[in-house]
Amino acid sequence: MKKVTVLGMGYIGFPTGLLLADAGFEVYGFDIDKKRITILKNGKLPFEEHGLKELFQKVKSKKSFSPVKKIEPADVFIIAVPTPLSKDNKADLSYIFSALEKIKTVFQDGNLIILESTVGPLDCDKKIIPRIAKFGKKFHFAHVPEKAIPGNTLYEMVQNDRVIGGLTKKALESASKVYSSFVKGQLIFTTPKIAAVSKIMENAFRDVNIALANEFTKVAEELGFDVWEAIKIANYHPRVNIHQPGPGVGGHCIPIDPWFLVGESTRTKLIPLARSINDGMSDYICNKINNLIKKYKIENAVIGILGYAYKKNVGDFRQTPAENLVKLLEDKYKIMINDPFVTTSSREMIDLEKVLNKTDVIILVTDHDIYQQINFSRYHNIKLVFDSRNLFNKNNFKKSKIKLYKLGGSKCEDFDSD
Ligand code: SAJ
Repeated sequence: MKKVTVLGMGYIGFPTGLLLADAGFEVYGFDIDKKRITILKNGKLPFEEHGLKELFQKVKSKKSFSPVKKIEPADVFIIAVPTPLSKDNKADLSYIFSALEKIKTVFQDGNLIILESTVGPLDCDKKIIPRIAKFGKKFHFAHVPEKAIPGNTLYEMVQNDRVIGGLTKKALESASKVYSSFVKGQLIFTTPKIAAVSKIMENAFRDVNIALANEFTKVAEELGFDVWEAIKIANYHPRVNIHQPGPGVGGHCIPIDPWFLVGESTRTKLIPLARSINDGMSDYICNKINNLIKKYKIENAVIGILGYAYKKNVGDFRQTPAENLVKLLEDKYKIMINDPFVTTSSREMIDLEKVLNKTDVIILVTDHDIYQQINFSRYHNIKLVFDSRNLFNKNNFKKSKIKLYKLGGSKCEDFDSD
């Protein structure tokens, strides 16, 4: 096993290909998006990640990674393509199927196919493996769900434990040779079905726990206590780890993968409820903003949104809660958005100083570290700051007349006399 072709040069496939190329494999990176391959051939990165540029340089000098517009025969094919949510709450497998069609044209007896894309619990057994069997060749198959967090992808790809769901003992052995070349965490062996389900469970766990934190937030506002302080104190308990409330849940996994269980099982109750609680946070915040603007009689309010990415310190805005909130607010208010990390959105990103100078109300959506430095007392135009992530404190407001409202706080804070 020397040659690996990775299908899908996105957030997962590209870094995985580079790590394998660095570990001694001869790697070919294929994508149906020819523009992306041209970018890679020109030595440019399609997106930023810690250490990605350096690793790309390194494998270029080793000549072990080649971006290709035509599928390359290999010993191992790794599929890392998107699996969007279909209308019936299942994983849309069409990108996987078209990747398999490409693989079929060069597939040889004994080749290994590894699926990294997230799929539903029954998809490997019922839909994907039967398609590969129809190639009419001897094949090996493993499902190794992607496990990497945007912003820290390379680190997690190397350090995290990896679950290998092999169809046969031979598939487990071969796939473990691939991953042990760069993974420092444990390799955990199981079936494709358990590999798929465990990945969905991880994301459902996060979603349900974030929903609980968001529910506590609404209770806090109703009963008049500070949810952030209450959570901090509850988390001193050795077996309690309440998550952080916020404007909702974004990203390419947590808001989507839990649905793959809902779509295949008739027994889920908590998972869809958690989804609706988290999705409902933008509505909840929008109502709060409307009420605060009315209460403080802010006429013709212009709203500044700080943060458009789905989480702190990254430029990734897939499924970002900021978009839902902006959509709800933009009918009524003029909106100006700042996010220094976001470069490719169709929404216009405006310079931070300009947003702070031209708006009446600020909503902090994403808690990028740089926002912590803002000294709001310099901007006399701002009347209200709504902090949905508990980022700001009185140091950001020294002697200013601005009201600070924290999501999950019991009241507006004033800093006139500080
Ligand atoms: N969030 C909260 N409160 C919290 C934690 C997160 O509101 O307490 C929000 C974030 O702001 C963000 C969203 O949830 O909008 C998700 O962010 P995240 O950092 O928790 O996760 P992702 O989507 O970037 O990556 C997840 C991770 N999965 C788990 O934690 C189970 C990552 O480890 C996976 O590799 C990735 O999904 C994936 O590929 O599944």
